[in-house]
Amino acid sequence: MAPAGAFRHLSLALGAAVAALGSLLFIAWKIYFRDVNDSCIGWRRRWEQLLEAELSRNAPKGGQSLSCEYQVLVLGLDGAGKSSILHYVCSTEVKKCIAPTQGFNSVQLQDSGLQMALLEVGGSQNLRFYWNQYLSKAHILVFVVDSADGLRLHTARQELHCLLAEDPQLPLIVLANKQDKSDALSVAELHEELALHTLNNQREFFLLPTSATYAGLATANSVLHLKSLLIKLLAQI
Ligand SMILES: Nc1nc2c(ncn2[C@@H]2O[C@H](COP(=O)(O)OP(=O)(O)O)[C@@H](O)[C@H]2O)c(=O)[nH]1
Ligand SMILES: [Mg+2]
Repeated sequence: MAPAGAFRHLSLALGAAVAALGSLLFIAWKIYFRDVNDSCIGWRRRWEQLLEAELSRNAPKGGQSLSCEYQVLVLGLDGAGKSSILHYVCSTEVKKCIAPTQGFNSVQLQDSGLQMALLEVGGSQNLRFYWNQYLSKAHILVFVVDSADGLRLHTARQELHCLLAEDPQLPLIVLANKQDKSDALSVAELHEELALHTLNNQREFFLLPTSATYAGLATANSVLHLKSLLIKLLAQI
């Protein structure tokens, strides 16, 4: 039989080892979560800096007028077709592949004596947080919906109504995009699904069917309708 003193030493040594291991685990845990938090904060700061740079680029300097008279804010969930629409608004070049927007996309359009900047802010969840910061500068809000993305219609509706609550008068154009798809909801169905009947009558509101593929005439028609509507609305301001 081992003497009682040996057991006491053994249990003391075990206790010390457990305490040391516990401290090490605690320190490792703190370091790990500090790094995770720091990288989140760092990531958010980078976005904020990017947004600020974009905002200040668009802001009037020293009382001068903007190079672009009007600003059209183009929002909608990621993948809805915002960049595709902006591409075909400005170009007739056929593009089979449009890269996902990293943050922003801005195009300028001059038509019928009007100059406008169309600013797309990315629609992924982390960027939606910034959307309403752009509302105050916008003259028109264009909200693009993927008519064939039934699973995310509810999210699109929520995001749209959050934006509308911020500014009850901003003219609104909802684009029921991807109408070329066989499973696309019709304009009437989208009107219902997006609860557009609940909009107040203080704001001008339009719902247009669009298609922004390289496939054809539907895209050209969509773009023509959108352009002429933008011009009509901006000319009234
Ligand atoms: N079938 C079809 N695909 C579209 C249409 N508009 C956009 N797309 C496709 O949808 C994907 C996302 O488009 P994109 O313009 O990047 O969406 P964004 O994230 O809202 O800017 C791309 O693969 C586009 O080619 C459309 O009207 N019809
Ligand atoms: Mg895009």
